[in-house]
Amino acid sequence: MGSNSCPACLLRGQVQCVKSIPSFTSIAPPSISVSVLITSGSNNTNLATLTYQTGPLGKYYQPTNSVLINAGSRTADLASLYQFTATTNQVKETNSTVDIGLHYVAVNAQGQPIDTDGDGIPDYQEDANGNGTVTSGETDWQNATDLGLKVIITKPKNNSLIP
Ligand SMILES: [Ca+2]
Ligand SMILES: [Ca+2]
Ligand SMILES: [Ca+2]
Repeated sequence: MGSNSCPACLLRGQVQCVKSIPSFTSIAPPSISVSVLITSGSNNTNLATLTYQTGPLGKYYQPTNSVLINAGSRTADLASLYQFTATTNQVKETNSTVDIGLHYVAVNAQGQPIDTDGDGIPDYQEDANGNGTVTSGETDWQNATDLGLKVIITKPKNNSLIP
């Protein structure tokens, strides 16, 4: 047997020579198709696409025609999002059905948080719990004369000596 005629073989457990490598049948990896459709729950939403828009405070605002607008399970005031928005038009959620997704503080044309009563304190700070109404510890975001509850000490007078 010449050196060119040695076939692929095993002799007594030892590899004598290998002239050719047996071909293996290639095995294709299993194809996996994942499709998750949420069919239960009246407020679950399946998205074919998700488009974001860049706005004054970030790049995850949603188009006003997004299927996630007004798609939540409760109203925005109950979600503490009365003073916030999910869209670049800066329309506050107020008492609408809450939008699903990231919310930003609603801002004015100058990109500043909206201050409806012009007292220098933004609405979202005056309405700290985000429900749209004046609740304990808050000032009225719609009334500049509401300074909130303050404790004023009248006696002893300022700088008086206390015996
Ligand atoms: Ca809404
Ligand atoms: Ca204010
Ligand atoms: Ca409030």
